[in-house]
Amino acid sequence: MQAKAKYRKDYKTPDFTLSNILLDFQLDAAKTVVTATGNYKRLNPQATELRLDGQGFQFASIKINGENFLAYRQDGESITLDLKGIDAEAFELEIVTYLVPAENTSLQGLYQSGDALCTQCEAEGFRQITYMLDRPDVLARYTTRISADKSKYPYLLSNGNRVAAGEYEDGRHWVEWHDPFPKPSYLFALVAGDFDLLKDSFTTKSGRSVALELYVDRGNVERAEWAMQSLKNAMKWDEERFNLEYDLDIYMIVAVDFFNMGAMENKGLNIFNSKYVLANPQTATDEDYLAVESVIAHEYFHNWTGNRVTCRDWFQLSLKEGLTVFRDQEFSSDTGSRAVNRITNVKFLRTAQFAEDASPMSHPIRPEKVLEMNNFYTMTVYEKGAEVIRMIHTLLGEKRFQQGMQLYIAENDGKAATCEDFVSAMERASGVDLGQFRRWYSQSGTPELTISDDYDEKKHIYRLFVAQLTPPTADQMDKVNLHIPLKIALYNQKGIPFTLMNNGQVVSDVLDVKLKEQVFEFHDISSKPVPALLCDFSAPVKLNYDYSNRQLITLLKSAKNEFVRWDAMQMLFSAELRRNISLYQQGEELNFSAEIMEALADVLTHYQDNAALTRLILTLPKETEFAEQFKVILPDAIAAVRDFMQRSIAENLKELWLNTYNAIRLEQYRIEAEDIALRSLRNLCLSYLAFTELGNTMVHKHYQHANNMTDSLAAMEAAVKAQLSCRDNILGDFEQKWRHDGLVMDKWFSLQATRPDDNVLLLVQQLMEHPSFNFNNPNRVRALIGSFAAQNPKAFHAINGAGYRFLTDMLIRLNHSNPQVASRLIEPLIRFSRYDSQRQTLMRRALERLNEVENLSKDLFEKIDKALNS
Ligand code: B3K
Ligand code: ZN
Repeated sequence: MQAKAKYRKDYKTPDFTLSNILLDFQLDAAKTVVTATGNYKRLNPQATELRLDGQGFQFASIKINGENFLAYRQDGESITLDLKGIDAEAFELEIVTYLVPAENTSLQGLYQSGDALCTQCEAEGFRQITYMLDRPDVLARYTTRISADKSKYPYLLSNGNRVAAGEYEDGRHWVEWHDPFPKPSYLFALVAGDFDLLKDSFTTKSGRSVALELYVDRGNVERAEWAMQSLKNAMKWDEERFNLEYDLDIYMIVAVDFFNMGAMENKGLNIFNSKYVLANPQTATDEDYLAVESVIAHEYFHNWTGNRVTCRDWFQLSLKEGLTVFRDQEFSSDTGSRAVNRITNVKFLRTAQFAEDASPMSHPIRPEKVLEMNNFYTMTVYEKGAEVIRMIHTLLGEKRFQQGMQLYIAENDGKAATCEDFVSAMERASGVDLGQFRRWYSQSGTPELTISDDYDEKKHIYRLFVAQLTPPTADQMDKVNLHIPLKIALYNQKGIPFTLMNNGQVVSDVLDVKLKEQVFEFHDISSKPVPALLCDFSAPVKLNYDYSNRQLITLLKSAKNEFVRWDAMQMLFSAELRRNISLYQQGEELNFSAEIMEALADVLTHYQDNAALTRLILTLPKETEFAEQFKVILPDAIAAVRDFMQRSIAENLKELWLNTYNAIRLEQYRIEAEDIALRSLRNLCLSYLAFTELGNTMVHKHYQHANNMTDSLAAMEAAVKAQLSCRDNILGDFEQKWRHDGLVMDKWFSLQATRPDDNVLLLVQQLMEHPSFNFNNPNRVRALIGSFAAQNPKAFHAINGAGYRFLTDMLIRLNHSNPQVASRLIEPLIRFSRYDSQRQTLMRRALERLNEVENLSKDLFEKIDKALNS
């Protein structure tokens, strides 16, 4: 492996830039000819060499100012032109390359998806099309001319506006596009194919009409309506909340089946994984609907935070991703339920991002060192990045935050910016000092807040002693103190919050934790309070406070804040898990706390007050969520104790589950927050009832009566998880019904892969031969293989090592066909240090075997290397 890492500190402005580029594509799946004609300008008068990135194509010729040019040298990754012989101030460079999209299984650059051709250029995929200054700080105006067979590819799309079109006599046609906004190469896109088209329009608040076009596979147009509605809602919301308006005359979205991630924000031409576009009640669950809405919005919001203001270099990725995730979370919270959104996001962050920070891949939201950029589209850059933006929002408040946004956009529109540009704009617009806060950008790891308290009964003074500590991470030994906004509330025993006072003044409920140890004092507290700490998860940290079950039950019952109530139950579940794990380890009988059971019953009884919250509170954390609380993860013990907890709650509250299940009636399927909440609560009832003697009959009936995918899937899942006798029947029926629809089958594959059965690995191996499975489709691979490795910890970590061997075999295959997908799938394997020594040895051995693979991709190498050498 010869690839060299890049460091953030080594950033240099480019010697040359590109102002305009004309891309001519003669498309053919078996041989595409690309002629790229660019106008280059020299920025550094001393520079005599121009190095362009390029790989994975056949290079035909190069001309400068119309003359054949031969003074170059190539290596596997670039071409370097010796410009000493020519006047290099400004010149035109024409490069011809040949591509074979049909053979490009990496799904980067130009590739084939089904019968269509499409591109994916972020982060560094453009260089698989032609030689290029493939870096985000080189912004150019693109003109794209595409010609192709008209019957195979009736639609020829690219960024910007369609400016000309024509036909040839041989059955080919051409279209020319021009994008007036300068952009980096990673935002370039091209699509050619035959689609169904859903058209609509949006009038911006300044009165401009924007054509909206959504392209989907033939026959799928009614599954595109929700995405279209979501797009219009997102456009409107961005005008209202952020004062940001769309800029081009047309906005296109194309859904494709072969895609490495969720979607891509190419200027004016988003390309989407069909998973995040297609939805109708029969094929998509409520969760799918919400995911479509949020990804559509996310990509749309990138038009300002990402495209109009882009990143100077890839180390700044969180500048656009953290900010855009924050924006899409706010959109979903404003249009749906804020508490549900917050809880869902926090659950995800605490599980997946905390795990990443505790892994060999730990990095700050602005990484310092990168080998393969695609490896850094992470939970840390995205989700923790969004938390950092959210903390700025908390510190500034909405009004000053929006002033900061306006200043940031005004100063950086049309430019390639840095995280520092953003923070500095926020700081200058608000007057809030973010000096120490900036450390969140450079420090990795999950800080821990250890809090204790005391109450002075006589003086009515309550004190919180707060200590912060960030344990060392794989990438960074020494840590500094951060500026942590700690939101609190103090409740009396009746659940009424005290006003926070200090020396007769009302003080903020957000405490500025800045030192290693700090004391906060509150006056006029008339009785010993129950503190609610880290309300709304005001910072991405772990909290250590020695709560008693009593205190948590008080918060659960009477806190005003929904997040606090949910979080109290999370802590109760954890406490119960830990207590039973020690019993399990001592070989003693497990038991479930009566007072917690009573609290659960109480919440369920009052479900009508807030069905959505009830469902969230009563949902037992998944094994992977529980696992995060342990330094050394015990997959068998966690699975056994969680199973016990689930069965206890099911059996003890049987009547209540049944009554609630029967009381909730939903006739027509509607995507409305209220209905979604009731449906999910009813399905939660079913999932518990499945573990009682009523299970088989009820689940089977639920499946047969279901008129939407949410309910069908809930029944199928309940049958599988509780191993009911109706299970095979339901699985078979579902398969018959949906085997022609890969997206729907993904739900089936993923459920099969997470079966609690002992022979699940064998089953997964057999399913790879299933006619609906396709090893070249990332969605299928993630659903079957990914779910097995990441969502079935007990089976994946089987002590005989079979799970590890299987994943390794798959990774060896994927290393050649699709390294990006391989690199996502390897994650559970590189996290070996969290397991016992026997498993560690087996996992290391698997990684060592992978390390020997010939032509190991940079993607895998970077992770294996970090894992084995940390
Ligand atoms: N910006 C893209 C992600 C690109 C990933 C490249 N490996 C989608 C998004 O975050 O909106
Ligand atoms: Zn994004």
